[in-house]
Amino acid sequence: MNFHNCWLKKRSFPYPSTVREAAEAELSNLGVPFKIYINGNGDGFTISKNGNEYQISGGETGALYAAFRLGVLLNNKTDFTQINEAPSYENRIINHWDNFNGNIERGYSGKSLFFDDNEIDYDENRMRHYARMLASVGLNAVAINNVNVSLPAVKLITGEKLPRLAKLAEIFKPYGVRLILSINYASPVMLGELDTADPCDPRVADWWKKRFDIIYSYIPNLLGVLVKADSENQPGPFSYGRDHADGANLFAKALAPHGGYVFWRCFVYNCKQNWRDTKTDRPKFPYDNFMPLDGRFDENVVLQIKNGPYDFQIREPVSPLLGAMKQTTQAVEFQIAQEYTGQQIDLCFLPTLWREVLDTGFKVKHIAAVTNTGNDFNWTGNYLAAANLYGYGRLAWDSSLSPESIAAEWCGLMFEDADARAAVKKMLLDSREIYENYTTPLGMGWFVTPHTHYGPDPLGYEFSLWGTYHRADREAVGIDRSSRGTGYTRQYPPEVAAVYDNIDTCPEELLLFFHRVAYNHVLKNGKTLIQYLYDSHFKGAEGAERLLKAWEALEGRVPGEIYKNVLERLHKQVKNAYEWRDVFNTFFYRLTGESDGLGRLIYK
Ligand code: GCV
Repeated sequence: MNFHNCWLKKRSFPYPSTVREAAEAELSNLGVPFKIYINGNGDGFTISKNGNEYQISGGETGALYAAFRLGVLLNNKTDFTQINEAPSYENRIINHWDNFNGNIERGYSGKSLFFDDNEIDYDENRMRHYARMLASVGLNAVAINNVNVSLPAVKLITGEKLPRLAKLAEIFKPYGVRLILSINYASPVMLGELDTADPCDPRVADWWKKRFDIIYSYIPNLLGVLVKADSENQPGPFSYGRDHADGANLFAKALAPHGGYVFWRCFVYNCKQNWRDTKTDRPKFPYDNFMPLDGRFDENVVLQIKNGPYDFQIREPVSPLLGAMKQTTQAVEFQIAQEYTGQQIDLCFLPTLWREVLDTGFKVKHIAAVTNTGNDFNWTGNYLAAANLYGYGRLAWDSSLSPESIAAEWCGLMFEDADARAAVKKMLLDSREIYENYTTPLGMGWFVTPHTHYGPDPLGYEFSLWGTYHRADREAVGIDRSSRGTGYTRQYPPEVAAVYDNIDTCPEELLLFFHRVAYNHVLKNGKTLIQYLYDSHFKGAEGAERLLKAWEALEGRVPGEIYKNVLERLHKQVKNAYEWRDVFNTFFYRLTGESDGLGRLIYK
């Protein structure tokens, strides 16, 4: 199949057989004189310019990353004499939520790159390009299957499937990319080999030890496994009266002889909540479940924690668990796939959001994100959604980068025309705020259509089991999560909790996450809450129209295929923004009876 290569210029292979060969091939491809000095094994590198010659030093993977970096610097005509770089995170991971039948959970860019019809089925040539593309932004690990692992995907770790996985690992290897497998916690039971998955039963420990011996005999450089346990109906240690340290350490011990990690997800909450119960508060679960276990996890356990305490909403506070467990290794988990942020139809440049999360200053060793790639010819469905994958890779490499510099760099690689570069950069940088404005501003969250998570449905999740409520009534909206309310704020250090606790000091963009606020409450700009909500939705819809206009002005300045692809989606985005504006405003008008202060149309 022919495909477009996002930001990366295609090159023809002889496919490299080692990382060093890959680095040399990439450097030769740039058409400039170079020398490579390999020292050590690290991912960091130095590029020095000596006359016309570029001297690269670093470990083998470092040289590879240097080659790609130099490509960007040359493309963007950046002047430099020496550049030293080292990654911010040891493992820079993407997670595919690909099912064995070829569908992708929360996938918006076609079918799986790895599976079809309940078989491992990949296009080897495309996999080579994928490995190269990931390495070009410094990504070094890929979990290829969904964290929800059911039969027959449970069989992925059996001798029947491992040879094909081993081949994939070999394809990824020259680009420094390592495989991770998502596994079902209760595999020994699911595969019919044991009648228990109790982490404290020696038979279970023995089963996993032998299983990993087999897996590593096929894939010696497997980075490890990813486990979603006791979460959204997946099995876990709770079924056996054990806790998550018992569960994670079971895998850690079996992986340790092979140098593997267990990435253990902290997305653990009660998904059978009763909406009548206003005391139970879903965002409290990850911290409540894991914080007391600090100090009990083996060294090769990595707790993988979503960036917010809820679930990838357009705005949430940073998870209080991140950085709080001083004796536990952690990874932050982002979502590049735009499940709640426009599904790769609406433009929403996520590095803006991730920047804010990273700016809160927590320290973790690894970083992971749910990817937005599939087998669409351009990998991400919407061409502009590739900026999110690129941006994730760049932030995973250098967590200090600004959204502005990432957007500029990506536009520089994607477009020749200077006006197009500037215009798309602006579109990207404006897009998160626009999306937030016409969907759920002020940290309100959860107003989406159940299951699909695209488009508004005010009461869709309001009376559900999922713990996802805004609790709007005639007087007020939002949840009091202060220490006087559900007590969620107590999970932060006292000085942070104090800021969130007080409605006057709570950052306004998170107001409805932390507080239950009356519609006549006056905000910092002097407007009442209800007026702010109306304004935000009119403004957001206008913003979506502006994005469309900005793109229309680029006809003839960007390649026709890209123009058409994005145009189609921007038209849909405008429609979606109108729907959100009208449904949202009408819902609150009907509740409150408050008209818009500016007399704009709100349907009755
Ligand atoms: C893979 C959300 C999504 C689910 C996803 C889950 C998770 O709830 O809607 O599709 O499941 O997060 O992160 O495990």
